[in-house]
Amino acid sequence: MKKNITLIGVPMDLGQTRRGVDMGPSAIRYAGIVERLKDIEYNVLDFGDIEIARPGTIEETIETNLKNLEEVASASENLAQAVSDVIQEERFPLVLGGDHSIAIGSLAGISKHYENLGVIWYDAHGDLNTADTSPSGNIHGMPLAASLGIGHETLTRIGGYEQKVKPENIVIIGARSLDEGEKTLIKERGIKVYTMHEIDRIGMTKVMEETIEYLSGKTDGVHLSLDLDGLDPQDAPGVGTPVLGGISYRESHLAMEMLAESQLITSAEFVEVNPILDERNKTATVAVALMGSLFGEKLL
Ligand code: Z70
Ligand code: MN
Ligand code: MN
Ligand code: MN
Repeated sequence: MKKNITLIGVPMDLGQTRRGVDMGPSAIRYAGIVERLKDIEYNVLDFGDIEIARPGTIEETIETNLKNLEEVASASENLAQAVSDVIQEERFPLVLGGDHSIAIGSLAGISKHYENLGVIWYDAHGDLNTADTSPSGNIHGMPLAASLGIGHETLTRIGGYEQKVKPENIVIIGARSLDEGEKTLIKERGIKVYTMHEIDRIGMTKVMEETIEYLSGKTDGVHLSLDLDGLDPQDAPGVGTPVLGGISYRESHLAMEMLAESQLITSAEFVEVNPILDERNKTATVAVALMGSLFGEKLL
């Protein structure tokens, strides 16, 4: 893993309907991410935050059921450019959310630097909805579909090109709340998914061994997109859509430690931290601890 990291904050809350997740980047900085990474000898630069337009400030020209489409698309283009510049400078982009709609921009910026980008989607949800299958119209339920080139053109064409990731290069970990349209897509496209059932059945060690084995042969870079709601709400209460029966803090640490050991990860984002719904910044603190492990912090 590269020794130079650039943090990019994305104070986005327009991909869903609960306010407060725009404060995620601040909460993660407050929980000490910069110091934590400097302590393990990284050179850390903080790019600051991507500008997010307030809802209704961009003229609506597109007829759609997707909420805040123009504003999300505009932020995604800006984020894609920023992330791409960071990779160009041979630094590791670490993106702090913000709701998960920001992954559309992250992946648009990252993917053009790789022939065969892998993606680990650590999440209670599949985020594989489209305008047609979405129960909510919330774009944070769509970023993985959009990155596959499936869904509204405004989202699939961010960065000026389609399909940022191939279905066979994706691993979803922690799923336990999938909509019918998402289940169909997973089966049709052959996306690898470790639901909570498999995690309980074979254990996180095996899940990560298999994930690393599955991706290492066929990818030239792997992006980790970690939604804090992948964790159990007891360990990460500050998220907009908590789902019972999630991955524990300890299992998540193990997963991050195994990824560190594998040296597979070339970019990462931590999303859906909502300090308003949190308990004394616990979820941001968990996020920072997991980032420590991902970047090679050792217990001994
Ligand atoms: C649902 C939808 C979602 C995150 C909730 C929920 C999606 N499948 N994603 N929380 N992070 O509205 O599409
Ligand atoms: Mn709008
Ligand atoms: Mn998500
Ligand atoms: Mn989620």
